[in-house]
Amino acid sequence: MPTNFCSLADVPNLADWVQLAQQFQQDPWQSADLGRRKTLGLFFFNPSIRTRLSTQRAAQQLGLELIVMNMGAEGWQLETKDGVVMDGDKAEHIRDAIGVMGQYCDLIGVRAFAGLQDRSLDYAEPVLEGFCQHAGVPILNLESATQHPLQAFADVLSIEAHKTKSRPKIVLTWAPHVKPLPQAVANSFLQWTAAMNYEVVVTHPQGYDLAPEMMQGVRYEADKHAALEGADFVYAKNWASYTHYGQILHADRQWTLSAKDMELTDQAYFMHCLPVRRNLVVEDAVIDGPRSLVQVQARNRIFSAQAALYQLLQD
Ligand code: SN0
Repeated sequence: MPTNFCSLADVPNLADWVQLAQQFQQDPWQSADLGRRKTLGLFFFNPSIRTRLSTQRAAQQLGLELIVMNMGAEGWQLETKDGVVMDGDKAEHIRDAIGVMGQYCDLIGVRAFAGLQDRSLDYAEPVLEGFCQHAGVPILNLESATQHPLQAFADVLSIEAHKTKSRPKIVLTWAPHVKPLPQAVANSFLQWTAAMNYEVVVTHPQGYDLAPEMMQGVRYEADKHAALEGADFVYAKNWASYTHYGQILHADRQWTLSAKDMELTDQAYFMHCLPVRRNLVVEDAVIDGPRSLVQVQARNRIFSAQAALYQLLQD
């Protein structure tokens, strides 16, 4: 089995990976020949701006060739269930397609969001796991049903560059949204920041508890204002309910992150992965303010992808 980058579990030494990414921040072209005559395929089952562009840029800085395909708009409709009679509108089974992609690429990146209908199905990561099993080449997770490790890695790099305390207080605060969104960003953010040994606090309304395995080293605080007190970094993010799987239980605008909320913090930096619904998730005054890190985070997506690709190319 090739080595993959699917979650934090694929990172044997986080401090080393952070250091590697920081080296690419300093000198992006230092390994510009590493990927020579190798091809990275990026396959998107969902929309993307940052992931697609930053991973392409990272690949270029490693000398990789690229194949990029938007599966939803350009490919055949793929069947993902095994053992079915394919007499519907799906033209090709995903197993067959993955085998083909694996022959055309030396590395594969894949994005496949949660369906948010069936929790055990989503948390078994059928599409990502299918690629890991059938592609025969290393797999890079570009946001799967339950994880977005390249985002969390970039978030850690952003915190490392701005922290003034050895153990900063990081608060993940749930925010309202009009659409049910996956837990992937929140899951990865908690796992990676806890692994960095930051003080990590999550606050959300009732019914939004995340999977217990994401909460290791993380404190839950029901009171949003108490959670924000003394925070150094505040990450706002919506996710749909995990316990009432995929449901929207609240649209309470009290959970919109406001400039007034930020006054409770220790002049915290504001973070969000983007895309963000302004004035629903966060007020303009916060995201446009001097402590907003959203563009820094987006820039660091290049270096998290570059470090992950670098490691996959070692094998
Ligand atoms: C995705 C999510 O997992 O929350 C991707 C974040 C990187 N976000 C969305 O799908 C937002 C869609 C919207 O309509 O606001």
